[in-house]
Amino acid sequence: MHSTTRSRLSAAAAALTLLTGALTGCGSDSASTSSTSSSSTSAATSSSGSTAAAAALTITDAWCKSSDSMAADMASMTGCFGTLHNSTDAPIHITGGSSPAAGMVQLHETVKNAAGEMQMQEAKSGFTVPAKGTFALAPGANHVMLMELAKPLDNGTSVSVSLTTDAGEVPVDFAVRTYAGGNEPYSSGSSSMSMSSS
Ligand SMILES: [Cu+2]
Repeated sequence: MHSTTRSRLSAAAAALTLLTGALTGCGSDSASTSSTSSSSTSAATSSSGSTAAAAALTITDAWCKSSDSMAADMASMTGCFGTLHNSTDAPIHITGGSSPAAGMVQLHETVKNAAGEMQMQEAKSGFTVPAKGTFALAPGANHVMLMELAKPLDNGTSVSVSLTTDAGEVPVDFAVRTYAGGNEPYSSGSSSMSMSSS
């Protein structure tokens, strides 16, 4: 936004220069040609720069598990999945996220607990998408967890999430789907999980 303002200002300054030159009659054709081309070059540079930043991190096959396919005791949260793509030459670190649909967004990993059972828990160090690489979010593995859902997520709807990264905020739209898997219990890490037989 700032660079757009600046290029508008420089375009206005160039127009003013041209106008001044015409009024005083001392502007030559070659001088007006060069100032016009320099202002259009700076505008092109700033617009391609912002496009590259927005496309640094993208996601394909983005979806969340619908609330009605979560176990009843976990219906206030759900997992979201997809494949993250980093188009840049440097790793991108995802540290968290936010969503209007959830009171809290966490990055989760799925690990084997002391009892040998799989459980999900917060990935305290976040996710790192390698340079020019991908990072998979999948049921039973790493995923984005929406917690304290404002209302149930219904099959066929979509949910907006903003991922917080060291390359800026990355908006993502997840499609909500019915899905039977991904039922690992959640461990906050502060207490042991109750063993549910269901
Ligand atoms: Cu989770």
